[in-house]
Amino acid sequence: MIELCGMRLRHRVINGSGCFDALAALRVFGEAMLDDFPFAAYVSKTITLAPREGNPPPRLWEAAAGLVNSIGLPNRGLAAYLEHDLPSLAALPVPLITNVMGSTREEVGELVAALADSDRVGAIELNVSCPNVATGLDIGADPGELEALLRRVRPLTRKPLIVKLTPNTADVGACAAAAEAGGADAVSLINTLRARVIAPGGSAPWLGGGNGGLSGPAIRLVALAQVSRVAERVAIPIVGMGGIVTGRDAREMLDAGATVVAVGTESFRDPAAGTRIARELEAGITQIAR
Ligand code: RRO
Repeated sequence: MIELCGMRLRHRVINGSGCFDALAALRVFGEAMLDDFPFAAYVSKTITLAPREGNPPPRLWEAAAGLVNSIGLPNRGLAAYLEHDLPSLAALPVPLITNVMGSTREEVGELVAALADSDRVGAIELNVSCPNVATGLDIGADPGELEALLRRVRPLTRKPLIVKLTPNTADVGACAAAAEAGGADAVSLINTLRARVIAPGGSAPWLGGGNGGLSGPAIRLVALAQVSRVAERVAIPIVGMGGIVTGRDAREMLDAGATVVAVGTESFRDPAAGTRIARELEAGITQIAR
């Protein structure tokens, strides 16, 4: 058993937010999926206070060794999450981490307060990869902004707060240290790297949302560098992710300072990747042919 912020995990592999829809998987694969659930904890996709449609298509672009997305946070909003998704997600055989995003400190506070007393929620992950509409600063890219957010929401819950850091910042170590100073229980990183796709044969952006975020093996070595930088700056646990495909990749992320790893893009290719990577990691398989 592994311990992460008081949650007991069967192994060290969880999912990256938004990269595995457990409720859709249940519908497609049936209850059998619960017997061999691929992750040791389940991180929900990001929810916001109000429902959102998300970005216009196209939303995805397959790049060399990676994926660029501009999904734009489609979700049914907090009320529908509490009423419909949370009871279903509680049936999963692993702890639930609910991921939330708001564009002001007050909005994030409302989301945190609404989850604070739910015994179905094991921890809350704060997605800070968005601008603060009140200050104009990118919340997760600015240490002062990030510490102020944590100081505002920390008193609202006793549940563990995990801060999902953005790699699109000058100094990810300073951002992690600010999150810790504000009272975060853990940090998770990296979210996607800002990226732009040009329409084939044209000069305009391909994705309906304009820019997107790059994930997958293309970013793994950036993620390793950022996790090791963060590990030098904080004492709280780190959830490391970015391009992990094999047990060896996971091992390298743990060696860089992560306590737990998350699998994101690889789960789109293979929904059972979490189970495979956890087994490879536990078997100590370090040389795996790609
Ligand atoms: O929904 C998205 O487009 C999205 C989000 Br909220 C995020 O945090 N990271 C990402 O790559 N896409």
